[in-house]
Amino acid sequence: MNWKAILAPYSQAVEELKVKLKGIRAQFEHESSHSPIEFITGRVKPIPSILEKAESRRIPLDRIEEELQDIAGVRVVCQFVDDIYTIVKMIRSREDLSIIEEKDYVTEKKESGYRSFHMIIEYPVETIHGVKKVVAEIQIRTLAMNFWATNEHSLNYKYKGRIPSEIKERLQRAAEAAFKLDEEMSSIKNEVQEAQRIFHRK
Ligand code: 0O2
Repeated sequence: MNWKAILAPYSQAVEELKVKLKGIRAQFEHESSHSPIEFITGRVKPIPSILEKAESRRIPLDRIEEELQDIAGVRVVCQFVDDIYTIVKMIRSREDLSIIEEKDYVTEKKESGYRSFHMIIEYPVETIHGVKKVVAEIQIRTLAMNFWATNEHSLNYKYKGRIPSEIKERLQRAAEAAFKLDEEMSSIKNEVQEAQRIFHRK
């Protein structure tokens, strides 16, 4: 398989989506209002991870592009839980992409304790052979949710998906603590934002 050629449009989609989302952040900053976006990251799933996921889900090689929805992935990290839904609404209203599916793991956390809002989108990329519609996953989460997910992801990697039950329990408790932190921060959101506006003016 010519992976370089297959993955090129995915890489293009990730770069373009990052630019566009960074544009939203810059616009908020110009208007010196609170930006719902703290930072943005993106990646194309590495080939070994694509093959591993395909194998574990028994997806044949020629079906990978149809079946794997997160080959292209962009992550939007926010300060507050409310900000997640501001971004979701903004993405829903865009005319340069279409939404295939939404998964709200913010209100309905996963069994692991994972929280995040996922939007599976179709994004048109202009190639020299014409337009290719690329499927991408946008993950939107708070800083606290991101902290938890990053650590859990590392542990999953370390234990090859079989995290010992004692650590799993600790992770569940950490997920609850992260959720409480988000709740507490939301309750003093106005105070925090006022402080940040003053800081921004200086
Ligand atoms: P990587 O290394 O981040 O690429 P589903 O069949 O819907 O349960 P699916 O189709 O994989 O699962 O979609 P889902 O649930 O939207 O998950 C896609 C990605 O979300 C994952 O990609 C992770 O990035 C993230 N994710 C989902 N669940 C968890 C979790 O419990 N913990 C952490 N840390 N991340 C999670 P990959 O391919 O698993 O990993």
